[in-house]
Amino acid sequence: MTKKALITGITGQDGAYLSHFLLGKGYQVYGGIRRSSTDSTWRLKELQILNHIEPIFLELLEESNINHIVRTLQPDEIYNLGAMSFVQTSFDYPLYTANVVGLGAMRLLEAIRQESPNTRFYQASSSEMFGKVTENPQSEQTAFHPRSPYAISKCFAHFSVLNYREAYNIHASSGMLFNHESPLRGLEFVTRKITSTLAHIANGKKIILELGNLDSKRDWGFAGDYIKAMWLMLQQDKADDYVIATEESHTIREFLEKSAGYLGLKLTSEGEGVDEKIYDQNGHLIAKINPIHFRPTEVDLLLGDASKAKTILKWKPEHSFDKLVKVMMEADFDKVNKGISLQ
Ligand code: NDP
Ligand code: GDR
Repeated sequence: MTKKALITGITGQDGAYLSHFLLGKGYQVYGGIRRSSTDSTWRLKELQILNHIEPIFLELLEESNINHIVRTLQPDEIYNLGAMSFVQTSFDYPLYTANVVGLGAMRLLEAIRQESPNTRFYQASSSEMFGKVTENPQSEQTAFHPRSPYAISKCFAHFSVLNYREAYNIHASSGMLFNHESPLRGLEFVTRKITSTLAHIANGKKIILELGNLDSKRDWGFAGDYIKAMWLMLQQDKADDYVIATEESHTIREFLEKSAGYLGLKLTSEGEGVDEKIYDQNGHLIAKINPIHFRPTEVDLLLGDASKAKTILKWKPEHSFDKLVKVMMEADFDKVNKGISLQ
């Protein structure tokens, strides 16, 4: 029997890679797309899968819409990837973020409980929940100290999953995923902002990269590796929570220097703090600090311990940090070089 998977947030980075993966496994993939006046399906087109998924208008804010979809579809698996996922914006839209990210997950769980209790559920939890970390590395046992409305909302969703699992025996799992990137990453996230801007600079455009905190550290992996862990979680007899990470952490500055290195640029810094300026070997100004990108509360260091996923799911990341940066930098350089506009 063909399995039915419903993916919320199918137009996002992970939604696109996960759909591609599930289609390859023979699933019938139903893609939750939120209604908008502009087309948001470029990632699905880039992976050449738009015509292979069944699109469904799905709005995480709308309970009746979610109930109707779950009732009529009776999916075998639901992957809840939909979110207002940009941490910085969550400081400007805290209530909206809580509604989409926090209550959105609970709306889905409630729909499963009432309409389709055998559906298995995956929740996109986040390393942001660890926030001001209490220990290094962070594992499933590490306490949460969220530092943004986004992270607080993810904690609400995470504990909702736990409660629906314990109270109603629903097969609901949370993947506590550390940052994962790719050429399909949104342009506002720091990795893609760096590779896309450097690609333009290397192709002769006169622009300067404006960044915020260069010293925070992230455990960055490749999105194409991480979506496999989501699927593996739903294939287990027992639902559970898992940290998914590379177990290596790097600063934003390292990501910048490594990306530039792939373009033959050697960077040096002058000045400190907000006055810091970064030049290439020919004295061209490449990057500077713009405090607009500082956050009211920052997450300084994330480093995951993925031992549980390695042991139980037999999952491991296949891309090193160097390979990730190379893949992203080459993809953006190539597109700009060919005159393809970056999305
Ligand atoms: P993206 O920002 O790329 O995608 C988010 C998706 O959610 C988009 O498809 C977006 O639709 C959709 N969406 C936003 N608001 C709503 C809404 N109100 N109703 C329905 N859909 C909505 O995120 P990623 O693919 O990077 O991440 C996937 C999930 O994993 C998110 O929940 C994110 O918070 C979480 N996560 C991500 C990590 C990462 O490093 N990438 C790490 C840990 C967790 P539209 O295209 O219309 O905007
Ligand atoms: P993050 O990703 O907040 O970790 O959330 P992001 O790439 O936005 O920031 C990472 C770090 O880079 C610093 N930074 C900048 N960030 C952005 N976006 N733009 C800049 O100019 C800039 N300069 C420095 C940030 O301060 C931060 O320390 C991502 C999202 O995908 C979440 O949805 C997900 O849950 C987490 O990863 C795990």
